[in-house]
Amino acid sequence: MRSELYIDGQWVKPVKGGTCTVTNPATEEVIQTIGAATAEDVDLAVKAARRAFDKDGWPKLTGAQRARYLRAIADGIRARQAEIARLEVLDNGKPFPEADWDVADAAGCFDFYAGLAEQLDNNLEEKIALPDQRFTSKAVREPLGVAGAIIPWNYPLLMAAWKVAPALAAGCTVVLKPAELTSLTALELAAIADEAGLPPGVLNILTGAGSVAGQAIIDHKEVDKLAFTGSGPVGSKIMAAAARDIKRVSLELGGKSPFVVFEDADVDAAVEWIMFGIFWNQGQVCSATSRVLVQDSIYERLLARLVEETKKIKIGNGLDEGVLLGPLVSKRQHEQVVAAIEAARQAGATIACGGARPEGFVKGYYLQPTILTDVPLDSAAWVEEIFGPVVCIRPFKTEEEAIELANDSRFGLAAAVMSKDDVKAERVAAAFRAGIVWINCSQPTFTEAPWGGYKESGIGRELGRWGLDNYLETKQITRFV
Ligand code: TAP
Repeated sequence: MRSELYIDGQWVKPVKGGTCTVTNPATEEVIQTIGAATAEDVDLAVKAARRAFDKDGWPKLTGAQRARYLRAIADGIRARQAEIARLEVLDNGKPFPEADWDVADAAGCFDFYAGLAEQLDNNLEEKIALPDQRFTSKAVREPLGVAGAIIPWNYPLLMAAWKVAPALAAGCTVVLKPAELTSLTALELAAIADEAGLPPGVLNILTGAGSVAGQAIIDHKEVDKLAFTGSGPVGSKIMAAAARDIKRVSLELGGKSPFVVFEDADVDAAVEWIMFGIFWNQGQVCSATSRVLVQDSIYERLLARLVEETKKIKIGNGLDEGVLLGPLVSKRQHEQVVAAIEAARQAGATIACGGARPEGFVKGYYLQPTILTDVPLDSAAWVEEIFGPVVCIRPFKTEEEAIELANDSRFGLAAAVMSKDDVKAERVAAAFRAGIVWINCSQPTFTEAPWGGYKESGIGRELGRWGLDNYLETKQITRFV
């Protein structure tokens, strides 16, 4: 397990010597002490990233040359997949098969952007047709500089990959701060990049508190772009900092995503996708479909099946065989989710199942998967992101009502619809005001497809070719002939 900061190709202790502890959420035991970076460390990292960008030639390499580093990182992740997945479980609490999938996906993300980096060599220039024949013009795409990336604790390694892979592919250099709660696999990523021979300063990874190290990154004048995934309030701070310095910014924030199930849907399949949509990763998923709307003729039948299946979910330490639901990430997150359930109950909601710590669990931040019915539309449980294994479910009568309820949110990250009628499903998909729409499923995520939100769920798109655009500038070069 690594513990130091990775700055300019070196493992170093924080300038001020600060540390923070890492706790296993399944046991509440401290498993590691890591560096707590301050503004001084951030400055060193940004200066290294600046030098790597401005002087050492990282952006001048061809895309194909950069791709070789990205593929070496992908191979390095895969070579240690099980070990890194285990570390992710110890740090975050998620079940091992989920962590294993995340790690494989992170490697796939580096491979995918290696492919785009190679293609970039033939796509950097575009001729522009001008009405005045005395001039010729072209648009040239160039890497935009030093990217400051700040990521959350729900997908520690995968979120690092979503930021680092496109940035490096585009020719940017990076200063990344993982969440204080879950920094261990980001440090392993630094070690893998180091082993892959990535030049010093191209990737810098600093652990520490958001309010200190994170704030120093967003405030640093020599950072050109901020890429953030996390909560709305911090996203807002980041946007304010970007506004002050006119930094480029991409934000992936929270959601309260709807899942509309029509009466012609297969009830068993719907129950399976609803559970996947809200209980995967303990519901700590920005795109979790946490508001389920079910057509009234099948509502009672579906609810009964959902409760029955939810009660069967095996809760436990993510390293134990067959566990489907691990602990929440931290004591604070556990307390917040429990408080949200209690507030829902006081607002008039019914707890159809769950709502409490599972029996027999003395240690660990465990919570039963929870289904809430009769949730008032103006209550926090219906309106606010809970970020835990808590789903609100309610009936609807008509397609129009379902669409209205689905879109009645200040968020617009994801939405799902289930129906055997393809025309209806496509119609509803088109009506959703959300950046990610699933038909007859919920949550499948592909590196190739754009990811991001409408409304308060964010700005910009990650993944796919859109993810690369986040790290490129466009320059016009016009010649008088
Ligand atoms: P945030 O506070 O938003 O944390 C996300 C990242 O931002 C972390 O790396 C955090 O560092 C950093 N950060 C915090 N304050 C900062 C600042 N002033 N300047 C720069 N960076 C800063 O999220 P959280 O506390 O982990 O979770 C709170 C709630 O946010 C959750 O309950 C959930 O509703 C939501 N959330 C959403 C997402 C997604 S994917 N949309 C992910 C996580 C959480 P530290 O970890 O060191 O504080």
